[in-house]
Amino acid sequence: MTKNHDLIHWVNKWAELMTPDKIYWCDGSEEENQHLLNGMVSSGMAVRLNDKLRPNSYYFQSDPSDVARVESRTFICSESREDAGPTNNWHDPEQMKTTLREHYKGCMKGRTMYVIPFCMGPLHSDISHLGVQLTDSPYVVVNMRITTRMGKEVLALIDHSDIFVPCVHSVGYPLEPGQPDVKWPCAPIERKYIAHFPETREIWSFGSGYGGNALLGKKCFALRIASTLALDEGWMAEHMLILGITNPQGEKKYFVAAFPSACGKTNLAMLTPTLPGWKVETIGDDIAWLEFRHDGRLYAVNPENGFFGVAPCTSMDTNPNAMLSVSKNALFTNVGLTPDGDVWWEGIGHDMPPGTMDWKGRFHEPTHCEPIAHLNSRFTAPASQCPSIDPDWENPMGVPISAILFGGRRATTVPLILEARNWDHGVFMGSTIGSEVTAAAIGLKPGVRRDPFAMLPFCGYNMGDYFAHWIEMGKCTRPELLPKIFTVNWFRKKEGQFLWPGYCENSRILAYIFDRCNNERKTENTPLGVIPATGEINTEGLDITTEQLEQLFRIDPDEWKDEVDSIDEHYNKFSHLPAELHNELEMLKINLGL
Ligand code: GTP
Ligand code: SPV
Ligand code: MN
Repeated sequence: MTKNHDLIHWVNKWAELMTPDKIYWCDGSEEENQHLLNGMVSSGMAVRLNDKLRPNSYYFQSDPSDVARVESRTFICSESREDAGPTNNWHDPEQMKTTLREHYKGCMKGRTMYVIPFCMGPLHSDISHLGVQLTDSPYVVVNMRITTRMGKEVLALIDHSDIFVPCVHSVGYPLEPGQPDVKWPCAPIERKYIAHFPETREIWSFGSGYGGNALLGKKCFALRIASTLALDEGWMAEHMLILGITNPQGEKKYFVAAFPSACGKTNLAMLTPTLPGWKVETIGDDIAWLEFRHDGRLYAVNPENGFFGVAPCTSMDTNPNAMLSVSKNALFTNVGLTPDGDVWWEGIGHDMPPGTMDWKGRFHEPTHCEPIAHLNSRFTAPASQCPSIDPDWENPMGVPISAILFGGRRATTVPLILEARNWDHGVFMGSTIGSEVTAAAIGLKPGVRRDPFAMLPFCGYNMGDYFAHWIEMGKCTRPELLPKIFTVNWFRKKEGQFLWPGYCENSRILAYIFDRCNNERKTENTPLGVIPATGEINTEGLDITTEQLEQLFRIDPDEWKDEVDSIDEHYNKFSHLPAELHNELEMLKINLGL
């Protein structure tokens, strides 16, 4: 228990409304974890994997209606609609609370309410933030134990702090006396709510047990609420991986990269370079908190403690560090289960063992064409188990950033790599990123959508003000201390095939960026920005033709006319667009002769 009376009062108030059978305060210990996991195995929610193949690891199948984030049920409840901006679902905060209180009434009947004290960021960093999540899902508890710092030590910090972000979560499936539980309790989509109250810094989530809807430290706190804190306090909360890269001479730099969901952050953060002598180390794979420090440089901290990564196509070839991270003490959701008690997914690197069960619990005929693993099936694993984890990954100061990368999935139009001419041009690039929609969220129309800074689903306030915040941050230091900014696109296609091999071969692009940060390498100016001069990307040992390379850098005037029209349309949504970005767009039009 705690000495913090505000916390006790808050927990009791919610218990009165949600009427759980029991209240349990999580201490984060291994015994507690085992107890919860054993309980889920007994209830049929979890399967313990074969200990010889994958020690202390567990398998889960969600309800088929609860497999990813639901953007249509995610709300920013600011006092004024304008403060949520044109890209968020706005709802009046009082009305939302009234609606949700009705849903929460009695919603934990027949269940235990777990109290999870957690910390986003290293325990004693000045950029870290505390939270407490209430949940009736033991699955959420065991996941939060991996993805955040959670338990007794954090509660001790909360004892002495009156600031914590209160997070309420229920799967929305109360049990009447004698009513048997289901494998994955949740509410139907129209009764799911992932609600954020940016002014009072609260998160209320109802009806989903999956990923970012339910592990509230991640997208809800470390991005949506944190982005509003960051705006007020002069820092940045971003959907970015953080990596360290060392060249063959032993010089080290750190990069961050913002790609939309399921567009390659985890893979890039952990890559094993194919270029001899280069080394890449991982600080984080999904979220970065960034702050300018006394030396005028931008520093990044990973607020998370583990990975919640996309399983399909993860293999010893594409991402050996992820495969090794999940070799023990891991959780798997919605992948396949093999007859010998291990996991399998498409692209894992070996054939499916006969008799493998799919994520819906079915055994397939060989002719069946639905995938065994859901496209958004995920693994949860402690960051500390990653062989490439950086020695400074928990440094409370963070690591100094030399380059910022933006990217997305673009089959056409966008070159393999483009360098911004300066900070404002880089902000323009970030604000106009487009990407083909992926399986990481439910119910989105297929096709390219603008996903500025990969933050479209994660910005807790008006995106126009967020753009302005980026422009302002560029004024915090001397221009020569600002990170260089790049756009990358691993996903350009010709005749349905990726032109660039991607994955570990992306080290060739990272090496080029590294040298650009030292103002080395020959470049060429284009209407869009700066590209490498011919021969500056090391393609030794790659099976790639000169024609393919040309294709990767091709700037097609017709495609760019459409692109500019689409950017115009995107910008027209914002009444708060900073003048600098208007100017950048006008300059692009002039450069393209439009
Ligand atoms: P979230 O966890 O949703 O934020 O995703 P993420 O950005 O971390 O993406 P992740 O690295 O998990 O990759 C998502 C999908 O893209 C996986 O199926 C990968 O196999 C695939 N992918 C990643 N990097 C590359 C690449 O360089 N080239 C190609 N073609 N595919 C890639
Ligand atoms: C994403 O969608 O960007 C994720 C997965 O990282 S989730 O945690 O579900 O948001
Ligand atoms: Mn993500």
